[in-house]
Amino acid sequence: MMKNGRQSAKMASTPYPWPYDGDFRCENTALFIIDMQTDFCGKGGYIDLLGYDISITRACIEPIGQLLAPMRAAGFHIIHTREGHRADLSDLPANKRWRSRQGHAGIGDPGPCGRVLVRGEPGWEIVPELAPLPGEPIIDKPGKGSFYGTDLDMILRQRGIRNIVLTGITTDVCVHTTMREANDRGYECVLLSDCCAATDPANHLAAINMIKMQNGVFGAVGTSLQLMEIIQ
Ligand code: C5J
Repeated sequence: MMKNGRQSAKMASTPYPWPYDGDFRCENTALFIIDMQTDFCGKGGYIDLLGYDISITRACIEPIGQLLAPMRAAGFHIIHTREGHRADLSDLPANKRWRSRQGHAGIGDPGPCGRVLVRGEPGWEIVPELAPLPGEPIIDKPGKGSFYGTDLDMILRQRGIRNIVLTGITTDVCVHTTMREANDRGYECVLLSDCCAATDPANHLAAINMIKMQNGVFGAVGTSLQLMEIIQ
């Protein structure tokens, strides 16, 4: 039941009001904050070294923060993810390392924020504005999807989570891959467009469009404002 006593609620999302059956409760709903790490939105991190404009990926820090506080207060599950590799790079596929080394952002190589995308290094840390609180699960993943090679599915099922609200970076890579993995597993997903960003704004829009095909092939798309309307 919601704080105000409502038994069910749906967001004014597209292409359908989310969740599909109105079963929206803090007990069965998680906010995912994907890869809000210095490597993806900070000066000297992986994305910056690749030459992309980090003001685009940084733009969703504030809207996620504005959503995080009331969702924490209302008792929703909050789940953070971090992309990164072991210090010995034993979980880094050779082709991923090769690809990253075609530019100036070799994964595992030293950079201004420590070794690029390596666990425990400064660049791998979640930005302070969105720092996890004790008790909030953090999923360390070696790839784009948050389910592959992690215990995320086990954690969601143990907690009785069915609805997933997706935020973070980047829309077209890690957020999209996670949404696809979640949808295939039967989770009911919504992506918040103002709380995600891609390195290329056109790819952000294209990724959003893909979700909405076939009556919501991967779920629904909404905004943080629309979600707040059914929380308060
Ligand atoms: C990428 C991510 N883009 N978090 N990772 O490599 O989207």
